[in-house]
Amino acid sequence: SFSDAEKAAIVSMIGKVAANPGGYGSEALERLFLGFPQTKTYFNHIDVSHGSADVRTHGGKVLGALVEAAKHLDDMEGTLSQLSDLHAYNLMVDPGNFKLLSHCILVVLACHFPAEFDACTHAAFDKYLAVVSAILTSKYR
Ligand code: ZNH
Repeated sequence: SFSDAEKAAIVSMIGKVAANPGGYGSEALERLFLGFPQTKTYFNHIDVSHGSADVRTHGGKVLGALVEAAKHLDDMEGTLSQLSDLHAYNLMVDPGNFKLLSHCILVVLACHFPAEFDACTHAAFDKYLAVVSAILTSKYR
C-alpha cells in the first residue's frame, strides 16, 4: 500500500499522463521495442515501426489502464482483475518484460517532466508500476 506522499506523487504524475496517453504510451513502447527487441515478439500482429498508428493505439490502452488504476489506489487488484486474467491466461507475457516496460515508462516521464520527476516522484511512480506489474503477473499459476 502507498503512503499519503506516494499517493500524491502518483496522482500528480498520472494527471500529466492523462493529457496524452497515446503520445506517452507510444514513446514508451518505441523505447521498449528499440532497447529490448525481444519484446517485439508479442506484437507480430501489429505494425511496430516508428510512428505506427497501431503502437499509438496500444500505447494509449496501456497508459489508459494506468490512469484508471490510479483512481483506485486502495483497490488495485479489483480494478486490474480483468487485465490480470488477460495477461496470465491469454497473452502469457514473460513477467520480466514488465520491468522493461516500466523502465521505459519512467524514462518517458523523466524526459517530459524533468522538474516534477524528482527522486520522491520517481520512487513513488516506480512503486506504482511495480504494484501494477505484480498484479498483472499474479495469476500465471
Ligand atoms: Zn499489456 C494488451 C495494459 C504490460 C503485451 N495490455 C493490453 C491491454 C492493456 C494492457 C490495457 C489492452 C487490453 C484490451 O484490449 O482489452 N500491459 C498493460 C499494462 C502493462 C502491460 C498496464 C504494464 C504496466 N503488456 C505488457 C507487457 C507486454 C504486454 C510488458 C509484453 C511485452 N498487452 C500485451 C499484448 C497485448 C496487451 C501482446 C494485446 C495487444 C493486442 O491488441 O493484440
